[in-house]
Amino acid sequence: MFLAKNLIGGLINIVSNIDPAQFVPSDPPPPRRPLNFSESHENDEEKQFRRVFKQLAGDDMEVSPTELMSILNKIIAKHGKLRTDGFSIESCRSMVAVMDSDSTGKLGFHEFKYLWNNIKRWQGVYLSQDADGSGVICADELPRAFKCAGFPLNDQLFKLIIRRYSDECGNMDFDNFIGCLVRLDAMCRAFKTLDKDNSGSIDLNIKEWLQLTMYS
Ligand SMILES: [Ca+2]
Ligand SMILES: [Ca+2]
Ligand SMILES: [Ca+2]
Repeated sequence: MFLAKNLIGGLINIVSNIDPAQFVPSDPPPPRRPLNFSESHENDEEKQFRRVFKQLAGDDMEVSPTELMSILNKIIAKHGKLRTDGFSIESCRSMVAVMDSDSTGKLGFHEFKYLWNNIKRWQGVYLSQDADGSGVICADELPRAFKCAGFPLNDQLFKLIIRRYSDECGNMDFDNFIGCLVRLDAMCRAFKTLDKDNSGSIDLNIKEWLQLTMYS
């Protein structure tokens, strides 16, 4: 307790002494594939996905938060079994931010493909784990659903997640489910990248911490 108080106190001191001018964004992380990666090396599935992507992304060949929102809302409109009030622009801005590994502000082909495949997979989890067919993932169904999605968390984290992403009755609808998992997945990957020696803990300075948390 004492330690935690000291840590938080220390952090507040650091934050209040920040000179905003010192915050210059660091270099973007390297793209997962070389930029000149030849399209001719792609298999049929990738070629087909690229054709769809070109239509969705428009002339700039990148998916903006607004474009993402329109794509996702068109898709969920076709699924009667999913309860949702639609993806908000704020949730789409957040998803783009956590997925934007080359810092362009939009999703390029590989960033979008990764997100798309996850959403497809998690949609299957959502439908299969909605045990009572209510169209939402209630608090009882949540731990199993997240475990199925690859995130076996502890009770404390589930409580936090429900508080943040579910409604007053503890029900999580589809857009919140996806928004939460996209963030959880991205934060786990960010941690793994920063935990270079695989020790299970990371050491961040205030600048790195803010870069991670403010663009998310
Ligand atoms: Ca675009
Ligand atoms: Ca990007
Ligand atoms: Ca349910």
